[in-house]
Amino acid sequence: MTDSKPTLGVGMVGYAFMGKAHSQAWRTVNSAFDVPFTVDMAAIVGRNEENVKAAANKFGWKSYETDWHRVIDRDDIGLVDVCSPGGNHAEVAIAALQAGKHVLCEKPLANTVDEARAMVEAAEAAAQNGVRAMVGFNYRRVPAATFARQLVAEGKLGTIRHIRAVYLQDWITDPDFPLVWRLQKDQAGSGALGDIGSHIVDLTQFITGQSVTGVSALLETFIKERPLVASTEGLRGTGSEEHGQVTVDDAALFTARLSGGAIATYEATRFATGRKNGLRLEINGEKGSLAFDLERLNELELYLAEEDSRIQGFRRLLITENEHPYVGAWWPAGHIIGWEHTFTHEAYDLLTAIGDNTDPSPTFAEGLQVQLVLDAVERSAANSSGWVTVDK
Ligand code: SOE
Repeated sequence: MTDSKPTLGVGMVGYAFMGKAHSQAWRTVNSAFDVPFTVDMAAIVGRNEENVKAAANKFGWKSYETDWHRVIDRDDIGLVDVCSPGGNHAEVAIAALQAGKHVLCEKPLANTVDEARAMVEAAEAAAQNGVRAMVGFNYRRVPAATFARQLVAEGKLGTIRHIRAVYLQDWITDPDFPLVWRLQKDQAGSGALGDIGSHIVDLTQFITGQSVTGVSALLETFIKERPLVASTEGLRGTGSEEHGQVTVDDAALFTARLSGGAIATYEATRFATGRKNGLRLEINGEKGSLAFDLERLNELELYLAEEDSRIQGFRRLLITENEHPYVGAWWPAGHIIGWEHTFTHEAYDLLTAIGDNTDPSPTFAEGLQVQLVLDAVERSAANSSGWVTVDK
């Protein structure tokens, strides 16, 4: 069947865990959503030829490259999806934007504030020519999270007082777990702080419409040395005999003030034994509260203070109605969706923004703002938890 939509060739840099998740999104976005382009999964990039070739076949890419510069040079590629470790986000994204290619960049935007500022500059220059850039904070695209934002914006909770956010994982509790790239500062920027703390900073700011203005923080690295990597697959890995230094935090804890007067606590750790991917939030306002747990992502808990006290309590809303954000594209009411759908929603929002010639959210400027919060957390922790105002 012929399709009158223009084709948009995608080149994706990286083929590991996030590469797999993003591949799934590019494969499904056209069948689930009405987007202004037909996605062509043109090329996947990785340095190891044998592995990237296998990934191309497995994930449905038409070709593979072993040098990311090739996707910048290729005319059949109009969008570059950066799924590689943070250490080369800035270089790849800036080159792509300067070559007139739209960019989707995994979170956190960069490893440093300086890199993030350079990326914002490149994105703003490219936007003059209709070229768009977005950061991959995928949890905004959980239907329950988008719906929570709508409820807050409608005033259902009134003035927001408290935000409590945790992101709990346990995949590196074993001291023999190897020194993968996520545990190396030059590749990841920071540890639990940037990898998963950035998600809860972005998500709470997105839901409440407030931004973090200052923090007092603690960072800890429990295991300071680990075996060097022998092999990895997804988040798993095996170690060798040799050891190296862990150069990032294992856990981050901070209190914060937000622009609308709310106060918050944030905790991000990979040492919460038994917690696999526990992103949980509770937001308390003068008129009600919301609670969300990623491990039950089709649900949202809502408490409304104005309700009859005899039947009051947290209600468990099932966010699977056609009227809920994104959900109508998938299955009939009550037919739940999963973690991977958030990446399809991300692709949908980006393609829609490109088609409408508008900025997709989160923009690189929003990614920089999260980076500034991470930077403030690191400065506060280095200064015995002293209060640090987030830079502009
Ligand atoms: C590992 O901690 C990780 O894969 C993060 O990098 C992702 O952003 C998060 O969604 C799941 O956990």
